[in-house]
Amino acid sequence: MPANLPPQYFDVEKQYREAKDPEEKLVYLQQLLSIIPKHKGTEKLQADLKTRMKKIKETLVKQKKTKGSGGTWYQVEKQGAGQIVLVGLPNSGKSALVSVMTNANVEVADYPFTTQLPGVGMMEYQNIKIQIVDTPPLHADAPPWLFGLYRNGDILLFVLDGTHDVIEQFDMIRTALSEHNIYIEKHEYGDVKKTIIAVAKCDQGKTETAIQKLKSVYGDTFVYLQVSIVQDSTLTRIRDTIYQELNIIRIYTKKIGQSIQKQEPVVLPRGSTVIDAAEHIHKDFKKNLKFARLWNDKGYSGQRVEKQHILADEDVLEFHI
Ligand SMILES: Nc1nc2c(ncn2[C@@H]2O[C@H](COP(=O)(O)OP(=O)(O)OP(=O)(O)O)[C@@H](O)[C@H]2O)c(=O)[nH]1
Ligand SMILES: [Mg+2]
Repeated sequence: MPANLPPQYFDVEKQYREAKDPEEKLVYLQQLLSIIPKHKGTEKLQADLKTRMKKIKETLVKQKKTKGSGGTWYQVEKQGAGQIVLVGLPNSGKSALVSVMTNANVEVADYPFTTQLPGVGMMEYQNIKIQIVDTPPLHADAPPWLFGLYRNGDILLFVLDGTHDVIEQFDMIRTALSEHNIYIEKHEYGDVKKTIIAVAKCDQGKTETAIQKLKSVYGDTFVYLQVSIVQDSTLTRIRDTIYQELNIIRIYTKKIGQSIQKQEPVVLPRGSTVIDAAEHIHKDFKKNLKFARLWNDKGYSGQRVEKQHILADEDVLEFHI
């Protein structure tokens, strides 16, 4: 046993030994792998953990084949100003992106099928938090609950590996989604899921060419971005795009006689009105609201506005009931 393992390794190892369910064991093995320092002295241990993970995965696949499609159904409850769900084939760079954009401690590794369960992180954006959901890879034998996660998201963020054929990846994802009645383009059968296309690992491949290709095939229906976990400017752009595409506004409220404090905004869909904001805060507010006063940097400094007035990002409201 190598000497320099951190104490938390032994805590997780104990949990691993005590776990009965193979899926649970797999989660602990992944954690162990992410905890151990990566150097020559731990190579044997890393290999041993990977072998154990491989065996459990094989058992799970066999069990699934014999048991059918039953089993645990994973879902992620929405938190914050919006939920962004990542979609991508194995090893495309999903977890790496989640780990640099949020506080989540997800495992990133240079082999496919690293992520087995959803991972959740919150991305801080100015004064709000946006939920980012890491997902297991999409593949022919993907669990049905994965599509449930996609369906629940406010936005799907496709993570395509820029070092491989992006058109092929995009088509595989699009086909799998439509087979599960999730549509990313205008369609006669139902809602369209808002989608951002990120071509990942742009420090490694010719992603500019990849984006040109995607644009020439699919046009301007989607927002395309190049991204790299080692290029901060690309991460800033993706964060800004996520915020813009959520189509939300932040509204601050103040009590009569108090000063304006732009701290904890109420988050509403773009196009919301004064009465929508009132309802969001309290049902009674909606019933009893007479009017509101509005402050912003677009010329309002406490003027009276009516219930149907359409709000803008960073408006400050004072309700009069
Ligand atoms: N150079 C470079 N490597 C990256 C980048 N993003 C991810 N990688 C590498 O790509 C490999 C796969 O990354 P992951 O984030 O684990 O991929 P994933 O899509 O979560 O994989 P699964 O969980 O198997 O679906 C790892 O070795 C990462 O370090 C990037 O922007 N640049
Ligand atoms: Mg992953």
